[in-house]
Amino acid sequence: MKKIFFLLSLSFMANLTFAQVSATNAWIRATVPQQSATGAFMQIESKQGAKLLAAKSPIAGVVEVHSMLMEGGVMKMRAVPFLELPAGKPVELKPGGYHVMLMDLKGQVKDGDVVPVTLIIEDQAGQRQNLEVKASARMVTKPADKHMPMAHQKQEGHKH
Ligand SMILES: [Cu+2]
Repeated sequence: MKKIFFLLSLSFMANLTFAQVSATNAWIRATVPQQSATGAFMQIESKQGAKLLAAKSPIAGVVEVHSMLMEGGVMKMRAVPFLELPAGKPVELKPGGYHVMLMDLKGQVKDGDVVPVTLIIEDQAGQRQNLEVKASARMVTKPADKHMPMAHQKQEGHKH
Protein backbone atom coordinates (compact mmCIF):
# COMPACT_ATOMS: atom_id res chain seq x y z
CA MET A 1 0.00 0.00 0.00
CA LYS A 2 2.79 2.35 0.92
CA LYS A 3 4.53 1.64 -2.39
CA ILE A 4 1.46 2.42 -4.45
CA PHE A 5 1.01 5.69 -2.66
CA PHE A 6 4.65 6.55 -3.30
CA LEU A 7 4.31 5.89 -7.04
CA LEU A 8 1.13 7.91 -7.23
CA SER A 9 2.68 10.88 -5.51
CA LEU A 10 5.71 10.71 -7.81
CA SER A 11 3.64 10.96 -10.96
CA PHE A 12 1.52 13.67 -9.39
CA MET A 13 4.65 15.69 -8.71
CA ALA A 14 5.90 15.19 -12.25
CA ASN A 15 2.62 16.51 -13.64
CA LEU A 16 2.77 19.53 -11.40
CA THR A 17 6.30 20.30 -12.50
CA PHE A 18 5.38 19.93 -16.11
CA ALA A 19 2.41 22.25 -15.81
CA GLN A 20 4.96 24.95 -15.01
CA VAL A 21 6.18 25.09 -18.61
CA SER A 22 4.10 27.07 -21.04
CA ALA A 23 4.45 28.16 -24.63
CA THR A 24 2.54 31.23 -25.80
CA ASN A 25 2.10 33.29 -28.98
CA ALA A 26 3.25 30.41 -31.17
CA TRP A 27 3.40 31.12 -34.89
CA ILE A 28 5.03 29.67 -37.94
CA ARG A 29 6.21 31.41 -41.07
CA ALA A 30 3.96 30.55 -44.01
CA THR A 31 5.74 29.19 -47.09
CA VAL A 32 5.53 29.49 -50.84
CA PRO A 33 4.98 26.33 -52.96
CA GLN A 34 8.08 24.08 -53.14
CA GLN A 35 9.70 25.75 -50.13
CA SER A 36 11.26 22.98 -48.08
CA ALA A 37 11.88 24.64 -44.73
CA THR A 38 10.41 27.23 -42.38
CA GLY A 39 10.67 28.44 -38.80
CA ALA A 40 8.33 28.42 -35.82
CA PHE A 41 8.49 31.01 -33.05
CA MET A 42 6.98 31.42 -29.58
CA GLN A 43 7.69 32.40 -25.99
CA ILE A 44 8.46 29.54 -23.63
CA GLU A 45 8.45 29.98 -19.90
CA SER A 46 9.44 27.47 -17.25
CA LYS A 47 8.58 28.36 -13.69
CA GLN A 48 11.19 26.02 -12.24
CA GLY A 49 13.79 25.81 -14.97
CA ALA A 50 13.91 23.22 -17.76
CA LYS A 51 15.46 22.48 -21.14
CA LEU A 52 13.92 22.36 -24.57
CA LEU A 53 15.58 19.25 -26.01
CA ALA A 54 13.87 18.85 -29.34
CA ALA A 55 10.68 19.36 -31.27
CA LYS A 56 8.64 17.51 -33.83
CA SER A 57 5.73 18.15 -36.13
CA PRO A 58 3.66 15.99 -38.50
CA ILE A 59 4.23 18.53 -41.30
CA ALA A 60 8.02 18.15 -41.35
CA GLY A 61 10.42 15.26 -41.82
CA VAL A 62 13.12 16.88 -39.72
CA VAL A 63 12.67 19.37 -36.88
CA GLU A 64 15.57 21.01 -35.04
CA VAL A 65 16.06 23.74 -32.47
CA HIS A 66 18.26 26.42 -34.03
CA SER A 67 20.12 29.48 -32.97
CA MET A 68 20.78 32.32 -35.39
CA LEU A 69 23.75 34.64 -35.16
CA MET A 70 25.38 37.30 -37.27
CA GLU A 71 28.87 36.16 -38.19
CA GLY A 72 31.00 38.32 -40.46
CA GLY A 73 27.91 39.98 -41.92
CA VAL A 74 26.22 36.65 -42.62
CA MET A 75 23.26 35.21 -40.73
CA LYS A 76 24.16 31.71 -39.63
CA MET A 77 21.83 29.11 -38.22
CA ARG A 78 22.98 26.19 -36.16
CA ALA A 79 21.23 23.31 -34.49
CA VAL A 80 21.67 23.51 -30.72
CA PRO A 81 21.76 20.38 -28.52
CA PHE A 82 19.17 22.00 -26.23
CA LEU A 83 17.77 25.38 -25.26
CA GLU A 84 18.02 26.36 -21.61
CA LEU A 85 14.78 27.65 -20.08
CA PRO A 86 15.85 29.51 -16.94
CA ALA A 87 13.37 29.51 -14.04
CA GLY A 88 10.80 32.27 -14.35
CA LYS A 89 12.49 33.92 -17.33
CA PRO A 90 10.55 33.65 -20.58
CA VAL A 91 12.72 32.67 -23.55
CA GLU A 92 11.69 34.21 -26.82
CA LEU A 93 12.02 32.25 -30.04
CA LYS A 94 11.87 34.90 -32.74
CA PRO A 95 13.07 35.68 -36.26
CA GLY A 96 16.80 36.41 -36.09
CA GLY A 97 17.19 34.41 -32.88
CA TYR A 98 16.29 31.00 -31.56
CA HIS A 99 13.68 29.16 -33.56
CA VAL A 100 12.21 25.77 -34.22
CA MET A 101 13.37 24.80 -37.71
CA LEU A 102 11.03 22.61 -39.72
CA MET A 103 12.69 20.92 -42.69
CA ASP A 104 11.63 18.42 -45.35
CA LEU A 105 8.18 19.99 -45.32
CA LYS A 106 5.45 17.66 -46.54
CA GLY A 107 3.44 20.47 -48.11
CA GLN A 108 2.93 24.20 -48.27
CA VAL A 109 2.22 26.03 -45.01
CA LYS A 110 -0.48 28.52 -45.92
CA ASP A 111 -1.33 31.77 -44.18
CA GLY A 112 -3.88 30.99 -41.47
CA ASP A 113 -3.03 27.29 -41.16
CA VAL A 114 -2.76 25.93 -37.64
CA VAL A 115 0.29 23.70 -37.34
CA PRO A 116 0.80 21.31 -34.42
CA VAL A 117 4.30 21.36 -32.96
CA THR A 118 5.38 19.10 -30.09
CA LEU A 119 8.10 20.40 -27.79
CA ILE A 120 10.15 17.84 -25.90
CA ILE A 121 10.97 19.35 -22.53
CA GLU A 122 13.22 17.98 -19.81
CA ASP A 123 12.69 19.21 -16.28
CA GLN A 124 15.39 19.53 -13.66
CA ALA A 125 14.78 15.99 -12.41
CA GLY A 126 15.61 14.73 -15.91
CA GLN A 127 11.99 13.84 -16.64
CA ARG A 128 10.93 14.29 -20.26
CA GLN A 129 7.50 15.44 -21.29
CA ASN A 130 5.84 16.57 -24.48
CA LEU A 131 4.24 19.97 -24.71
CA GLU A 132 1.74 20.33 -27.53
CA VAL A 133 1.73 23.73 -29.22
CA LYS A 134 -0.49 25.06 -31.99
CA ALA A 135 1.34 27.51 -34.20
CA SER A 136 -0.69 29.71 -36.52
CA ALA A 137 0.84 30.37 -39.92
CA ARG A 138 1.60 33.93 -40.95
CA MET A 139 2.92 35.20 -44.22
CA VAL A 140 5.85 37.48 -43.50
CA THR A 141 7.81 39.34 -46.12
CA LYS A 142 11.45 39.94 -45.41
CA PRO A 143 12.78 42.91 -47.38
CA ALA A 144 16.14 42.57 -45.60
CA ASP A 145 16.74 39.15 -47.17
CA LYS A 146 18.76 40.22 -50.18
CA HIS A 147 21.25 42.06 -47.96
CA MET A 148 21.49 39.19 -45.56
CA PRO A 149 22.56 35.94 -47.18
CA MET A 150 21.82 32.94 -45.02
CA ALA A 151 24.13 30.04 -44.54
CA HIS A 152 22.80 26.84 -43.12
CA GLN A 153 25.33 25.04 -40.99
CA LYS A 154 24.91 21.29 -41.04
CA GLN A 155 24.99 19.59 -37.70
CA GLU A 156 27.87 17.15 -37.22
CA GLY A 157 26.75 13.61 -37.72
CA HIS A 158 23.24 14.70 -38.55
CA LYS A 159 21.43 12.24 -40.75
CA HIS A 160 18.16 12.47 -42.58
CU1 LIG B 1 17.08 27.42 -38.75
